[in-house]
Amino acid sequence: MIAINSERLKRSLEEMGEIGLNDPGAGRTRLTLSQEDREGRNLFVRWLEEAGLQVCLDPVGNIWGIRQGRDMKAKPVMAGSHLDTVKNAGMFDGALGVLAALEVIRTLNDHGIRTEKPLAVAAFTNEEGARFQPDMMGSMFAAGLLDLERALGSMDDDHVTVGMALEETGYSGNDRLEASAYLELHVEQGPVLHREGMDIGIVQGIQGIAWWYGTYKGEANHAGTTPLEYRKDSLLAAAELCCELRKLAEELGNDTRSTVGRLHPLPDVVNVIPAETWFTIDFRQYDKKLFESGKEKVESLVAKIAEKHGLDFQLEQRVDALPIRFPLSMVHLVERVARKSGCSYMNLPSGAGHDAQFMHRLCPTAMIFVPSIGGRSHCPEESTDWKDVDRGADVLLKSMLELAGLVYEGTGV
Ligand code: HGY
Ligand code: MN
Ligand code: MN
Repeated sequence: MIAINSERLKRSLEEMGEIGLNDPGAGRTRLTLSQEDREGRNLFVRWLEEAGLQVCLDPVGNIWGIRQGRDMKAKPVMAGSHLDTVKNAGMFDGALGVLAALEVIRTLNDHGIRTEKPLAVAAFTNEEGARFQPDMMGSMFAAGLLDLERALGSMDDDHVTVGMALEETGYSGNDRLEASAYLELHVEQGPVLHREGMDIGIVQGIQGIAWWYGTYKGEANHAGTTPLEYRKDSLLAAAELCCELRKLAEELGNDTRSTVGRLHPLPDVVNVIPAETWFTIDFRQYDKKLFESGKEKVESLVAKIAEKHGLDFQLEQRVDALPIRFPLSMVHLVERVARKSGCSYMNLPSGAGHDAQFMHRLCPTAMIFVPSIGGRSHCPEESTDWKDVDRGADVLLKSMLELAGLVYEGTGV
């Protein structure tokens, strides 16, 4: 049976991982449609062309390459993920899924193997949502769940829109993404597989994700002359919100997770009571009912704390991705491949959002996890053992071949 070229995959991941590198040991940053992201996209497109693929681009900048199969009319079996990163990111989040899928194509090319259905390798725009929201923007648009105007109008902290950034980077096209099935290889980004000593994670589903951007509006005043009872302190309210959100997650239980990742008091001066404080809320829950009720509780908590401190507030929900479960037919396919490949494996849900969360709405979808050492991710310490990378790519190769139907094994080169 053919196998991926481990060395070539490692080199590709390392080369992509160099793009956007910060200070030594501080990871890399390729925020969506930034110059660094553009560099990563350029490298990916060059690799797609070198692999002889037809390169496609859609109106939100999703990039995918198609390798024809014998059945030219069939929709491709697609595999991919994302190349954009959070700040100070690890090398594997997203890039592993894109470049392992590319390695599958390169391996089939090496062996002159033709498949029945076409194959495709995709890199979706703005999976992370670190610069523009919603996150998973590209796959949401590809699945027909995000209208183009809302996507193009999304604005970053510097009032640059996605439309402007696409213009600037030249990554906007008119192709329409189609797939008969979608597979995504990804690092787990959590502690389970590594703790359990498992090679492969077969992902049952992905938890719901809700994001809000909010602002508490109080009154700037002098830190020395203003008695406590006269204050309208927006940062104090936001700090209380952080603690209360953590308590809410604990009370809801069932592994609910809430995070305030961004908190900005203004004018941000040591001796001025902050006039306003803006913040973000990230709320996650795998159970649909708890997800819905939890979101309501988050919103009433924000209002209750505003009232207590005599503040006005604004709260804008920017992400509302429902929890999903992958079709058992796809989960069982990946299980079969992992078992036949002699891998140890276990089923688990995904704590992180992925493009598969929306590709699932377009076609039968499955995810393959490999262990994250120490469960670390979204940080420079993110790491995965190279033998786990190889195992994951090998399971991806065989799963794609099973879905695309192997026509014949070529003579090989
Ligand atoms: O936020 C997430 O779960 C993903 O990394 N975008
Ligand atoms: Mn990711
Ligand atoms: Mn991520």
